[in-house]
Parts: sequence; structure tokens; C-alpha cells
Amino acid sequence: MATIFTKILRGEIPGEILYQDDHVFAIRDLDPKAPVHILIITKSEIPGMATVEVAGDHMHIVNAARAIGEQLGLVGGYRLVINQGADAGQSVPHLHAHLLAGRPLTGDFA
Ligand code: DGP
Repeated sequence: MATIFTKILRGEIPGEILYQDDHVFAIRDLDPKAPVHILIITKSEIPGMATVEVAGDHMHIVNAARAIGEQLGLVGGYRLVINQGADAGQSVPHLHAHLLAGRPLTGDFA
């Protein structure tokens, strides 16, 4: 069964796609922890960091973060967080990074 993120990508449930390329897409987080809280998600349904088979998948996320940072003019900086597994609080088993910005980020994580 498709993940919630894949359903958003397909337009089956609502979610504005802010950025996409051949490998990843980005949406705003439903429960934002900062003024800017964007999820950068692989188009492939990779369950998480622990199951990435192609090293390039990580770089596609990082490259998208840089592009989104430039697109949104995040000159003050941003933070990129990936939660892997239960201890990290990963709730959606589909590889994604949280891009957080718009306020000073003092040690907290998504
Ligand atoms: P994580 O805990 O790292 O697996 O983060 C999953 C994030 O996904 C969480 O911050 C909330 C967000 N989220 C869950 N369901 C939806 C949804 O349907 N739409 C959007 N935009 N975000 C969602």
C-alpha cells in the first residue's frame, strides 16, 4: 500500500508540492516546528535511512535542500534532520528529511 507521502505526490490526498526533481519532492509539514518546516521526500518508497541501497539517494535530499534554501531565500540558515527508527520518533516509513528555518534553532529537532 502506498505511503501517505506517495498519496500526496500522486494527488490522491491534498498537499502542495513546493519543489520536485527526478528523485525527490517537497511539501510543508502538517505539524510545523518552525516558521519554515518542509519535508523533502524520496519519490521511491525507501522506508528510511537504514534501508537506503543507493548512496545517491542521500545526496538527492541534500541537493534539494540547497535548492529549496535558495528558492525561499533562507539566508539566515536552516537545519536538515532525518529521523531513523523508533528512538528518533520516525512516524512515516518513507525516507524524508525535515528542513527547518525561520527562527534560531537552539538544539531542538523535528
Ligand atoms: P517523522 O517523525 O520524521 O517520520 O516525520 C513525519 C512528519 O510527517 C511529521 O512531522 C508530520 C508529517 N506528516 C504526517 N502526515 C502528513 C500529511 O498527511 N501531510 C503533511 N504535509 N505532513 C504530514
